[in-house]
Amino acid sequence: MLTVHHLNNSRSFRIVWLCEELGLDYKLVQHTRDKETLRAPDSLKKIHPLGKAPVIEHDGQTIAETDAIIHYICNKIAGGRLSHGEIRFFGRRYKPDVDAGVQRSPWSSTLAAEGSGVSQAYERTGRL
Ligand SMILES: N[C@@H](CCC(=O)N[C@@H](CS)C(=O)NCC(=O)O)C(=O)O
Repeated sequence: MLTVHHLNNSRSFRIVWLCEELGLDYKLVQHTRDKETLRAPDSLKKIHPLGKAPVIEHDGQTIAETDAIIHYICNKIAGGRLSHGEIRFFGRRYKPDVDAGVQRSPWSSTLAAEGSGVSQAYERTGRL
């Protein structure tokens, strides 16, 4: 079972969105920012040493970093769906898991074209 650790008002929403878009069965663990400091709660620091989201757990592994997680989910769990594979940019070849900066935008465009997972992700995280 895939577990997604989500922090409210953070980039980890992208992972919830991705899971909804792919129609995956996953467990969502929600962490809530401290109301005054807006920092992550201790519950997230138990999963990630710096208390950063997103983090996923799968097959005994704990994986951090948005782009690595997107790459892992698309390729290791979803059989390559929504993965853009290798990217060619100004004549260079980029591996998405190596060059994080290049990965995000093509993936977002794919999602924009793909569909409705974003509203399901809002529903799942209670942000309607
Ligand atoms: N490079 C990481 C950055 C993760 C990160 O900074 N997450 C922020 C939310 S967008 C966070 O968890 N902040 C809580 C805190 O610093 O207390 C990634 O792309 O996943």
